[in-house]
Amino acid sequence: MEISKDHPRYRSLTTRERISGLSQEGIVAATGLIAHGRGEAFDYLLGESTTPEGELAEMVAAAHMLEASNPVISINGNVAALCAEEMISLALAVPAMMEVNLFHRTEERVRKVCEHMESMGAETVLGREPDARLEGIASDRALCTKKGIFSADVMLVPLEDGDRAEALVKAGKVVIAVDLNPLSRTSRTATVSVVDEVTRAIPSIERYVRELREDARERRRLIDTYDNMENLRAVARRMCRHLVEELEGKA
Ligand code: PTJ
Repeated sequence: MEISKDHPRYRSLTTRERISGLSQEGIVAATGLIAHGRGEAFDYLLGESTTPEGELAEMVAAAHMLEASNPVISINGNVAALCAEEMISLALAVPAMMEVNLFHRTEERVRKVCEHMESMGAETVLGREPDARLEGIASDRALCTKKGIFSADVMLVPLEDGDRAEALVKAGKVVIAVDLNPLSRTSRTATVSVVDEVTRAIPSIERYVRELREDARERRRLIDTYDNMENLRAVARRMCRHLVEELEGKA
């Protein structure tokens, strides 16, 4: 479909076209389109921009990733479709491993998502040959690699489902979620919940990775003083305020 650049929602419409196309190729799950729509609705409530709470969580996320011994970024269909290049760039900057782990897992989809990441420039993408299982997950989603997710101490899990986020936290890992819904089980379970749109959040985390690389003291301060629940409450209050003020013409 041809979308005019003058359309006020050009970016949103072209993104929809892209993920819809990648869903036909089997990279994005059919329910990934539903998840995207839910994300868009929450992004409206945020004013479609990064909030101070999102920015703080992004800073803390960068600090954790730099402090980690084995940081791993989990890639699913939506993430591969929305921000493959940004993820590859972040993984190089930290540096961190990337592993494909899918909610709607089939061997074919794992292969397709890996190939998509590689076609966008990724050199190493784990996930095709799982050799370990995460405890606390009954489905095949538990399948992972020893080198990657299994031994990760810090995990970045964008657009995640609550079950695995819980299992990762129970396994003692620091879990960084990127989820526009502050009420989701993932957001409430994660160690750091970045309530921001993933294509804004990932470059911002990378910026803070670069800023904090030489500043171990600031990384420790951020990690030690951050209160995830308080940050989630603050972003939820901001969403409510924005909704009312927008309609009253004050936003
Ligand atoms: O590729 P698969 O098989 O691993 O499946 C991926 C999806 C996303 C379909 C799967 O993980 C899923 O069903 O996720 P949920 O439970 O729908 O949760 C996704 C969360 O991501 C929701 O809370 C959305 O609000 C949020 N979300 C959607 N789009 C974005 C987003 N958060 C940040 N940025 C977005 N662009």
